[in-house]
Amino acid sequence: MVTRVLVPVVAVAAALVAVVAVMEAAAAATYTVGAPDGLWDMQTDYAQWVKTRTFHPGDKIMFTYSAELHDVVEVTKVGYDACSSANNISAFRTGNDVVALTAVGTRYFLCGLTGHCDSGMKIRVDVVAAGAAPGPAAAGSSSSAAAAPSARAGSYAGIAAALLMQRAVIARPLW
Ligand SMILES: [Cu+2]
Repeated sequence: MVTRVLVPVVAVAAALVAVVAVMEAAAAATYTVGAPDGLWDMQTDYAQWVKTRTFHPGDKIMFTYSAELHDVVEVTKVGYDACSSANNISAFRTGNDVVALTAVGTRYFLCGLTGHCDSGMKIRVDVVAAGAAPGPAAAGSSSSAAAAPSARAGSYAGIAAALLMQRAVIARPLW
């Protein structure tokens, strides 16, 4: 009797968690660098552009540009600060380059053409944990990033418990 009731409840709770997980995956975004006011070019202020956005693992950034005029080089912080692509991590030059932001951390990109990085064609992207507050403060605070997922896990448990109680009430007359 107990198992007959428990199986559907567990199944429903598992399905609910799966649905929430899918919804969160769907929230992953692709950002076209510089858009909508610019693109990957010599005019856009990328420090300003990143300031109004928050990047999470699973998001992607897309560099859109003319392959004859620019390229994209992922570099270390040292390369970024010096505008040097000498020890690059990777390089792209299709004009439509999608870069996956797979993990929490900071990524650095610049245009490798002579003089372009020095003219401001460089971007620093801070990837922060989902649920962390946006902005530079979040990057420095590991405690707020760690607290958010557990709070969310708690709300899942609350929903599941509420569902369980509801099912128990509905199930009783069926016995
Ligand atoms: Cu360039």
